[in-house]
Amino acid sequence: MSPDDLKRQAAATALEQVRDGMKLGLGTGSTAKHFVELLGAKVRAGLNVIGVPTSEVTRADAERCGIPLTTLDEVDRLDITVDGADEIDGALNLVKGGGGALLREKIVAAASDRMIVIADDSKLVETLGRFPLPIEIIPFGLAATRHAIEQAMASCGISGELKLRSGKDGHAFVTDGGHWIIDAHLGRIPDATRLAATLSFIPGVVEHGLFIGLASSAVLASPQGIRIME
Ligand code: ABF
Repeated sequence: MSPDDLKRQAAATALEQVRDGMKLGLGTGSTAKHFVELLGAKVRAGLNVIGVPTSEVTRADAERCGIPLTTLDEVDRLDITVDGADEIDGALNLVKGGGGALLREKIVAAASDRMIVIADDSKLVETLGRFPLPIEIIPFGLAATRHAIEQAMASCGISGELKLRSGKDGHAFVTDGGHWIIDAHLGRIPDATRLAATLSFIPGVVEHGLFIGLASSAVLASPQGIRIME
């Protein structure tokens, strides 16, 4: 079974939670794309749902699949957000943002009654941090923000290389919100809650990829079967 088959299985399992009339957050990434495709097939067969996409890429995918879309200006709360992750720990804390959509992903997840994370089980880790932590920043004052991030990390007893993410054109990668991303290569984040709070205090940091306490469950697919963490 290929990694892509596992991602689709996780997406299909999450889809079982979707009911007629629900308002859904639609995640970003290759696993979330499977969910959008499977949801689209259900919509074309008559399921009545409405979605809020977490990126322009997902918006395009959802439109192509025929899923009706709305915005968080039109609806107050969402029933469920289904999204992927780069890392998941045993407490359902996440690292997200490898795909560059972390800001909208976090806004949509926070506006949802439930967030279901879908992934193959390679994403499950004992301690977050092996995957570089994406930190979305304002381009203005890059050096000052970078310095403040280093100080924030040091105050949490960690250090690591900070790399400005490059886009395909060799220039800085630009998010849907017009920001840049610094990837923090930390190796290990012993206290993710503390680091999340510390990073959030930095003026040039728009958002970071630590999702603390947002996920309600995770659907992890492996060749041995599906495991649900709650
Ligand atoms: C999004 O897609 C991101 O937050 C995360 O970076 C990524 C996971 O991608 P994939 O499902 O392709 O591994 O959910």
